[in-house]
Amino acid sequence: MAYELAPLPYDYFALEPFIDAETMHLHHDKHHQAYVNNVNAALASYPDLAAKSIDDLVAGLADVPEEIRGAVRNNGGGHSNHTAFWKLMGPVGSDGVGGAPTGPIAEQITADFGDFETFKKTFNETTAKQFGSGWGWLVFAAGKLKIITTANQDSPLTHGLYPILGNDVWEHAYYLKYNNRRPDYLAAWWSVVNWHEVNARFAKAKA
Ligand code: MN3
Repeated sequence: MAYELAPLPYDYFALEPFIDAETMHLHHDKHHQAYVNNVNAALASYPDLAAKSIDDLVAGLADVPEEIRGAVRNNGGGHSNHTAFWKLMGPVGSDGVGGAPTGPIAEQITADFGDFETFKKTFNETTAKQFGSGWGWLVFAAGKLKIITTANQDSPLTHGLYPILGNDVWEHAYYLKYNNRRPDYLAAWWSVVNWHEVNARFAKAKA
């Protein structure tokens, strides 16, 4: 069964003014669709691998045959990362979106970073420094939250880490609206973070 691109869980304009509808159309309909098409093409002769969930495929990258490993790393990673990314955001002004974190993740952020502002600052500074294309992530390892970055479409899952929160800092995610001002995009992005989804992923990371 080939992978499929799910529709966005909200309208293309739902994240405005922080992320514009044109960026969302290009990002979801073109970029994410291309990752889906390309990972399906790479797995065309590997039905056993294609039967895995996309997250299981990426977590088991080391077991993928070498001739398609690069394609799976980039495009399977792209599919897994973006599938999480759309759900980690939500319509501006809706319950649990933007503002301060709630629930268990709020307590863990306070425990590990002191307060939300310090956490945000550390996440933004770390992610701003990712050279070229990549992602900033929040993961939970050895009982503590940790901020990491990955290059390209590399997934924390490949390193045994379940991503709780992630932001895409490929230029395709922000260039139309923010041009080269990645730090401005990073600062604005917190207004669309869906803390319900972050808490759901935090629970899974701890399980
Ligand atoms: Mn992207």
